[in-house]
Amino acid sequence: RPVRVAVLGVGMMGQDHARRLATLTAGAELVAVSDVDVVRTDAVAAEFGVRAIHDPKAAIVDPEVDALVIATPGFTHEELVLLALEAGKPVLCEKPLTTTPETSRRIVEAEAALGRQLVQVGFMRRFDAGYQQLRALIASGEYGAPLFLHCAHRNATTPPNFSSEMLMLDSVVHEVDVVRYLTGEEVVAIRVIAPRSTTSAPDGLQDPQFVIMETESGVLVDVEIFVNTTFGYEVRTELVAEKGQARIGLPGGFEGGMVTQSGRGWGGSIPKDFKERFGAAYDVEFQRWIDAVRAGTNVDGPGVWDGYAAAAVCAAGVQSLKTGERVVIDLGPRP
Ligand code: ISE
Repeated sequence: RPVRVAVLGVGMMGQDHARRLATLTAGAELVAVSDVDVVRTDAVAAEFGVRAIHDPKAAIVDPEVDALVIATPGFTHEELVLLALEAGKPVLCEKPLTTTPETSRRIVEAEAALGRQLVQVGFMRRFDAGYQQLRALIASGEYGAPLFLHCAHRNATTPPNFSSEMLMLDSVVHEVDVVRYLTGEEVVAIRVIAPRSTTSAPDGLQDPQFVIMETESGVLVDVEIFVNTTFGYEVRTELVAEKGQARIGLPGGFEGGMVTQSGRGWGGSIPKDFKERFGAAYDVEFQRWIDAVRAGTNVDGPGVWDGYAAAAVCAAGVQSLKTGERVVIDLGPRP
């Protein structure tokens, strides 16, 4: 029988996931939605013809819910994920796992104590065809050792209340995971430089930022994070290795992209947001997660250690943003 899933948090991302589960993911049945916003919960529940459970904690222990998607704001994740672990239910938790290394560490330890994996973290870029190709290329050794990764991560605009720290915690957290995924190494140091801010950013927001990370073997990574470009969504990664280079995410090079030539010139389209740019990756992520839940393995992708490592690097990044110093990261022992 299908896996009965409740989606906790039905803002933009949660609604997208609810739709995915209700219409696309084979072997899944969307049975309930939950959100602190009662009106929104009822509206989304009515749209999909499922139960509205106003208290997310009640949804977690509900006997008619087998598995959970957590898409509430990051600061709520710790409590909800720990409750799901207590209830013994599989969880796909949107990134970030939590917003501090201490809280993510508690989840790592709670899952280790349980002795089985239940939590997958929603780093969807690992399911994007481009990143998978780049990882396979690095792993093949054909180009020799990686030396640099140059990354650009651009958004059109930011939601209200997006803070300078969130460029790190909410946006660069993806690059942290990508670096770990592509190189198979931990990030050991980070430095954040604050250049001139764009006049398109809300007052007081440090946007863009420039991030430099170092991995265990000394691969150097730079990230331009710029979240108020005003016009579109772009995520690019360029690998420079000893004997070759490769780029992913160029206009026309991603899912659905098209390059045109006509009397008006040469060009292509740029996705407007991450739902468009990574739509196919989310679809694959959800299908593989549901398949894993049905198989009883529960996780097929990044887990709690990946969530913790990313949280630790991002906390160091926030510290560096404040001090301007290079910050060294110590993850401590892995259970
Ligand atoms: C958002 O939360 C995401 O996860 C997007 O992928 C990222 O591009 C954006 O900057 C974040 O705010």
